[in-house]
Order: sequence, then structure tokens, then C-alpha cells
Amino acid sequence: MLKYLLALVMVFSITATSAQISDSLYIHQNYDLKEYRIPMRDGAELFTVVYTPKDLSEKAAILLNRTCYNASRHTDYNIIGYPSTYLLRDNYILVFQDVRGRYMSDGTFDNMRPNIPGNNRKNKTDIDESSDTWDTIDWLIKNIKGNNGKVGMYGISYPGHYAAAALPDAHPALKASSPQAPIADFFFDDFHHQGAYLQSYTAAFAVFGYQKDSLTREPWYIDKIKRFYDDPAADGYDFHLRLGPLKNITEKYHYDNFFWKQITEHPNYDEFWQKRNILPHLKDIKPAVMTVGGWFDAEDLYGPLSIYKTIESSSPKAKNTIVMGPWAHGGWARENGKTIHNHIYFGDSISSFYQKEIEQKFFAHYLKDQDINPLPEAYMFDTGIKKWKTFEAWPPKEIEPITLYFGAKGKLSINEPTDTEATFEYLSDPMKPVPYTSQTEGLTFTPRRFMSDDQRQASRRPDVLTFETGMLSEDIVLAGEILSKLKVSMTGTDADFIVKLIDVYPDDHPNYEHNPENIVMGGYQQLVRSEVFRGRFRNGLDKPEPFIPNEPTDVDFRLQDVLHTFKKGHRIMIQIHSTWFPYIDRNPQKYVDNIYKAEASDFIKSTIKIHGSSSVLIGNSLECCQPPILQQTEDIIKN
Ligand code: PG9
Repeated sequence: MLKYLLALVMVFSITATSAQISDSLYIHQNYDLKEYRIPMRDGAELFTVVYTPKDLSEKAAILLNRTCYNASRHTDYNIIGYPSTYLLRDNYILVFQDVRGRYMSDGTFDNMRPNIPGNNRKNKTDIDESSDTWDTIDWLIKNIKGNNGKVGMYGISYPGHYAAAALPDAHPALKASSPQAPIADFFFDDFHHQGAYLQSYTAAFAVFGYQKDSLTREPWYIDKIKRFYDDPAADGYDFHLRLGPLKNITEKYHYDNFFWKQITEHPNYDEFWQKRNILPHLKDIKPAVMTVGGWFDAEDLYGPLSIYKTIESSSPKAKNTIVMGPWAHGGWARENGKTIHNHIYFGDSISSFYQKEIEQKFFAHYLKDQDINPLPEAYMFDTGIKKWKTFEAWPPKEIEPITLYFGAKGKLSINEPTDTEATFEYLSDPMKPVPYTSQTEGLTFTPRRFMSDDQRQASRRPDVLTFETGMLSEDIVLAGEILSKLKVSMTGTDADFIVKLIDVYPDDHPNYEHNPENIVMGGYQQLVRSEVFRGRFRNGLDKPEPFIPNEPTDVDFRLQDVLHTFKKGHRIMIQIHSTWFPYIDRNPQKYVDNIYKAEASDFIKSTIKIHGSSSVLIGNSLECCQPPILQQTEDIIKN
């Protein structure tokens, strides 16, 4: 189990295909491999693996991947996961580097190391991922033979964050960067979503919460992961429910984990988190940027969308493109022939299409001076009609937004307000939380399949409010941002709100042959988008406040963007509930200062009401709920 888990995390487990074997053979025949220790401005040396093409009759550009997941995986001509088979064959100098504090590199690791704006770096010890990348690129250009002086960056997930963190004060040789499923801010990506802790990530902390004590090519934290997986739980829901309040995770598993300590001591969006947010630093961006994400990415969906939008507004002249496809986390790097997410089939060779027609052309255009048609502003896959669409802006202005209102008997109305005096209530019991998946899953490293899962197991629960439209008489395209504007009241003093947008299939929809026969597609309630918001943060993520029992209160929050055509004959459904387990931790529903320290006795049932004036807006850009930004960050950047 452990080896599979590590492979899943570190390697995005590409199945051994004939392409991979020929990739390895190809790289043996066409590349020379060498390892270096590149000196940073403060004297730390970063371990760097370099593959140089044997044929340098034409100078080659450099493709740099900076990672916290072990650059040594790429030694011995062993290319796993990245770059694509197309980039492998396009005569690049391929470079893989351990970031500071990881594996064979010197220094201390810091999760989402705070960026120091260039004009605020006063001495050689003012280092961050931007300065480490600058020093690395400068050294590579000066020391690796046969390079053409141009560098591209790419990476998925944490490596995607490093491809974004290179953008502020970028080295002039960095001509193109592709942050893929990049982390933008750990309070919205991965470990947290809008204030709620992703309990399904609990085992993952072992990878990021221990400093190594020497240079190593092997993971040093294995025994910490084993604390979870030596007696693997077959049912994650049952495991986490029996675990009880989060304080038991501290006592039983993460008692010596520095990152868990930081997370539990900073439950609010305070300076610790704000200074780790890369978004405020994405100003005056010079390299071309192609941000890539998956519409079903349960780990980093906020990241790609917010990085693209931030650059769009803060660096309007930047060559800035976004690509969103029907993938889970990092799915575009894996070609399995058919693109299937959970039970839904989206098409054949979609990842290969992306790799060949989008990614390869992006880098060739900016690194090889090949005059290839520049990419569109937004290359987006419509997950309803299962086709690629291109737009001149994202969110697209030409697609009409809609507003959904909640009515009696579970009626969802489009653009027609309903009875604002009505209320809809449910009893939320943290001891019987709503499961986040229709299937039993063991202990995940990170959750994946649920993002397009059938929601019938939830819509039949009394603690889930379910509203749906009548059968659509024509296709409706929903494209852009989603804003939940809830008016709520409760008998408790704190609550989470989960809002889901769901595509309800016609009752006579045929089953898919790629699914097991028990997967019934007639009446399938496909999750299109979902998000959680911890209600205490309704007036600011840095300002938690209890609710006053039974007082109607506004709770406005975003779900991440969508591009989904609800086809004629389908229905649109919205679900609202207050537990979602063990994807997220349970809110005690009695206000406590720090839920990571809550006692079992703090967890109470609460009757929650959603008032009829609530609504969900979908489409275009919607003003709301920007996270606070450190004033000093603003001040530094402004200077
Ligand atoms: N963003 C992914 C992740 C980060 C932290 C914990 C678990 C997953 C990733 O880098 O794969």
C-alpha cells in the first residue's frame, strides 16, 4: 500500500505503456545525463539533474522542473511522469531540481515559502523560490553547453506552484512558464477549502512536515506515513469518525509534525497564510504563462483559476493562457486512451491532444522561435457536451449568467425569484455526517474520484436540501464563476455550508459499457461543481465570528468556475448541506476558538435553515469574497 501511495503522489503513477518504454530507450539514445549542485546567492547548493541532447547541431532551449518530490527519481535515464513524450522528442535540455530543503538539496524546507518582492531583497540571505529559480537559471545559461539562452518551466501541483513562484522578478531568460494544477494558496488549495480542513489529507502531512537531517535520495518520512498505513483502514469514513475530534490526530499521529503544528496554530487566515499566498506577487509578469488545470481536480482547482485571473488583471500585457480539461489532478500527463473520470467518459486521447496540440506548441512558440499560431486566451473543455471550446476571455462575457432560486417542494427556478419568506431546514448531526462519496473509499492520500460522482446517496438524506429544475427544454451553457448567496439561521453557533451544482440525467439514459453494471446512468446525479465554506468566516477569513442562534445571517461564498452544458432533457440540481465527511472535518456547530483543539463534547446537532431569499449565481465574473492580503505585502509590491 505504501509503495503504491508514494508512487501515486510522487510520480502521478503513469502506467508502463509502450510509449514510456520507448521514451526511456529514446532518452538513452539521445541524451547525456549529468548531476550538478548549483550554488544559490546565500551559498546553499541545489541538486540538479540535467539531460543534454547528444545532437546540439541546433542550440537547445532549457525546460526546468523544480520539485519537492525528489529530482533523483529522474536520474538513471528514468523519466517518470514528465515531460510528455512530445517534449522528450523536441530536443530540449531537460532539468530537474530539488527545491531548497528537499532530498539532495541544502537548506530548510518551508511550505509555500513566502515570496520576498525583488525590490525588498536587501541581502543575500533574502531568498525565496523566485530568487532560487533566478540563480538556477542564471547558472544553467552560463554553464550548460549548447543552450540557446531560453528557459521554460513546467510542473504539476507543488511543482506547478514553483513554476508560478518563478514569475515575480523572473530571470530575463525565463521566456515561458506553465504552472499546472498549481497551488496558489494553501488556505484555498489542498489542505483547506475556505476555512474548512480537508481531513481526507491527513495522511499527506507526513510528506511535508518533517525536515530531513542529511542529503538523501530516499524519502525520510516513511515511518511517519506508516503510522496510518500499517493497518490500512478499508473504510475512510469509519476510520475518521472513530478517530473523533482533530485533537486526536495531533495526539495519535502528527505529534511531531512541524507543518501540522503550523496548521493547527493558524486556524484563521492570518499572516502565516497571507504571506504564503503567491497571488499578490503576480504583478508585472514578463514570461508567457500557460496555466493548466482539471475541472475535476479535488486538490488544486482554486490555484489554476486564480493564478490565471490574477495575471490577467495585474499584468494585462502578459501573454496569459488558461487550459482546463476533463481531468482529475494532473490527468493531462497520463494517457490511458479513454478519458474517464469516475463513471463518466469524456473522449479518447484527450491528454495526448493536449500534450501535442497545446503544450508542445506553447513551448515551441516561445522557446524555439517557431512561428506557431499562438494559443487562444482560454482553451476550455465543456464537461456537458464533452467538447473543447476556445474563448477570447475567461470567464466569457458572451454567455448569459443565470440565477437559481430555491422554492417549495424542492423546486429550483431559473432567474425567477421564489417566496423569500419561505425557509427550508435540516438537522445537521456531526455524528452522522453526509458521506462525500457514494462509494466506500479507504484512507486516501488525497481524494480524487468524487468530483463527478453520483449524488443520489446524498439527495436521499434528510440532512441534505435538494432542489432541482424541471426537465430542460433546451441546452443551457453555464460558464464562469459561481457565487452562493445564502441567508441562513441555526440553533447552533457555527456551521459549514456545502453547495453542489449537479447535472441530473434523464431517467432513460443508457448505461455506459465502460462501467460496472451496477452503475446506473438513468437518473444519475453527476456532480459538476462543489465547495465548502466555514460559516464563521462569513465576514472575513481572518475574522471568525460565531452565529447568533436563530438570527437570519448572510453567508456569501464562491464555488470554483465551471464550463458545462446542461443538455435538453436533463435537469439542474443544487444540494445544500453542512457536513461532508471525511473529505472535510466536522464543524462542532458550537463555536469554539480553534476547531483543531475542540473536545468531543463540543460537537452538537444543529437545526439549520436556508431562507427563501437565498440564491446561486452562475456565469461571468462575480464580485465577492476576495481573501485579505497582508497590508505590508501590498505596501512592498506598490513601492
Ligand atoms: N498539491 C498536491 C498536494 C499538496 C499537499 C498535500 C497533498 C497533495 C501535490 O503537490 O500533489
